[in-house]
Amino acid sequence: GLKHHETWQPAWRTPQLKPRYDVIIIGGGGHGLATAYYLAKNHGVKNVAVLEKGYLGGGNTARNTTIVRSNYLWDESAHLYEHALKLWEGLSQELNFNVMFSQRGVMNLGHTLQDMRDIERRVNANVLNGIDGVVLSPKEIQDIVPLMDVSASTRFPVMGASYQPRGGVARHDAVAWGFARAASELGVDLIEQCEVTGMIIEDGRIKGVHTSQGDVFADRVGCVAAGSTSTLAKMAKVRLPLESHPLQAFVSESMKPCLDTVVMSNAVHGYVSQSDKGELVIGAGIDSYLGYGQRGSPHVIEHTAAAIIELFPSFSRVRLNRQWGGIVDVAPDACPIIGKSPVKGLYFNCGWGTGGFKATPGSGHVFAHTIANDAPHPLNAAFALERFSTGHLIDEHGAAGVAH
Ligand code: FAD
Ligand code: PYC
Repeated sequence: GLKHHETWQPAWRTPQLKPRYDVIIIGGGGHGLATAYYLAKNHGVKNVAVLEKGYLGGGNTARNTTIVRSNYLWDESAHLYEHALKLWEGLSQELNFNVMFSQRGVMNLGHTLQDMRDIERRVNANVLNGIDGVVLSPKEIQDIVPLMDVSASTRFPVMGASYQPRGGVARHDAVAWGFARAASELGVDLIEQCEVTGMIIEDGRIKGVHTSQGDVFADRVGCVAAGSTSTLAKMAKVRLPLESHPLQAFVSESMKPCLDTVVMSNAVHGYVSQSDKGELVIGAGIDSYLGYGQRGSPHVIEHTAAAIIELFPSFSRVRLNRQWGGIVDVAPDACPIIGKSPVKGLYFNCGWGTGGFKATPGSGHVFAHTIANDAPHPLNAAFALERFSTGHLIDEHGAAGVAH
């Protein structure tokens, strides 16, 4: 209702869908909007439509817990996520929109000797790649997070942690809105309530898409639809190695500032940060079943709350406010798929699973390059679909942050 306030301007145009574009982007989440923005800004490709079946940024972009970090194990992913982190560091200025990027540090706890060996290996790999990271002792953890119980008497004692000081959180909606406004200003058409229902393919080449608002034609189509990717791929008769799972999160009532770092633990299994509104933002692993319902099961909430209370006993009387789920598209090696498909002119950017928010600007940046040049950017070359036939997988389950 407030958008009709007399002095407020709409943040982006609401154009009519045109019959033809140079590029169609399917999916108006953060990644799709970032792709459209960089196509227009960096490659001069401005005759672009973003087709969104709901409202912009209403998918996983709206539902995630906004953790940003780049502490991945293998060179390929470390470079890709670090590229994104560097873009985050200038994003509010780039978009002239405050994305509230807060580099408050991200901590990954270790509770066993094997956890600590893995943490040390990953921090060493990060440092060799020029990525900030240190291994913390329980005492150092306690200094940063005084409320955490690091005593030896807990069921899963905290033995140490990895810590990336440049990691943190950002405001999820602002990221979508910032990219949307900037892309719209560059001439990109953002079309909401426009569901893609089929692909128009002739002689192995994409020609356009069927939508709930009619057919639209383009020689290049980028599909950036997160949990819905496999259903869109099916329309093009492409089978992708993806599973779609619910991933849930919940927030507490607002409280005074008490936690100024992001804390994650894969062993007890939960993670928590405090939002600018004062809510505790809490999540855990995926629900193990496949599905497209944006909900999740109650036992996951119970297990996660137990894990957080184990770490932070003083949170035991905090009341929960809201719970929700998103649908994440998980690839077998827990890494994204970014690149060409067997259909000429049809590109996929998917498989970000539980961890794609942090990649939003980097993902859009390299995907725009891929579409504009019909060839991958050096940073996403290793993430092509072909890796599932060559066997050159990039196993990042350990660094994924949440279990799946
Ligand atoms: P989305 O924002 O889902 O955008 C895809 C869009 O495609 C949607 O808006 C959808 O409506 C649209 N679409 C689908 N089908 C069609 C169609 N047929 N026609 C037109 N449009 C269509 N990542 C992190 O890095 N850090 C985190 O802390 C984190 N926490 C998470 C917590 C939860 C609970 C969840 C669910 C995810 C979390 N993630 C996190 C993962 C992250 O949210 C995603 O990887 C990322 O947001 C994906 O962005 P996207 O733009 O690709 O997808
Ligand atoms: O990838 O860091 C991550 C993450 C945290 C919570 C969900 N995903």
